[in-house]
Amino acid sequence: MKIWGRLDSTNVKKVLWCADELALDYQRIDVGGRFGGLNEQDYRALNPNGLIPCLQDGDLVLWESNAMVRYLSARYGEGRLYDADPAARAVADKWMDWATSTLVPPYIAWFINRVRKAPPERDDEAMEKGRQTLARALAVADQTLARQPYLSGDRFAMGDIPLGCLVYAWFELDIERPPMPHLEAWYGRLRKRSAYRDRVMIPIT
Ligand SMILES: N[C@@H](CCC(=O)N[C@@H](CS)C(=O)NCC(=O)O)C(=O)O
Repeated sequence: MKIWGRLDSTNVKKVLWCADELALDYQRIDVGGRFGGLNEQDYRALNPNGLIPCLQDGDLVLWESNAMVRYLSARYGEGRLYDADPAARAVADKWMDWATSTLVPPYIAWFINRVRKAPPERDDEAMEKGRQTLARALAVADQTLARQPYLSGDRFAMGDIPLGCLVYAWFELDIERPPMPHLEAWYGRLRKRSAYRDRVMIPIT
């Protein structure tokens, strides 16, 4: 198995964390960001979007990080990260899609300005609007986590992976955060997982 993507990409982290939860053997190849390579013909043949991550497992080549998390979980983690019951699985799917469609746009507006830009280059208004929108959206997860220990349900599963990657910067950077005790307790549970610490909790750059 091969996984392409630099370690500090949130979308790559999802796949590496998932693969490590399942103790899979894979080769990781640095591309994207300072490593470049995304416009190379060979890479575009694998992922015509020119984005990371990309995964190859036998004859299967996949792009889209959530699809990779679903694939790895279904193929190697049924009963652990992937629930055979369609209703239980739909709950995990819901949070994965929600993280991408609802959280990622404000997250990018906030994160890019807060982390990737030097203060004089920041769009402070977009950064603050992103932070506020993110806080409102995260409150939805906080409410759910008041009733269950994991987004996926009673146990940790694939539905926890995308949001788990996104909340790391939210909790670790010095920013204003409205209190969300249930989300914070869930984040504490994730931090007990060695694969989470190894793959997600790396210096924020
Ligand atoms: N929806 C895609 C988004 C992929 C994406 O936007 N990847 C970013 C990194 S997180 C990327 O390739 N950026 C260019 C780069 O790193 O050079 C997915 O989830 O895989």
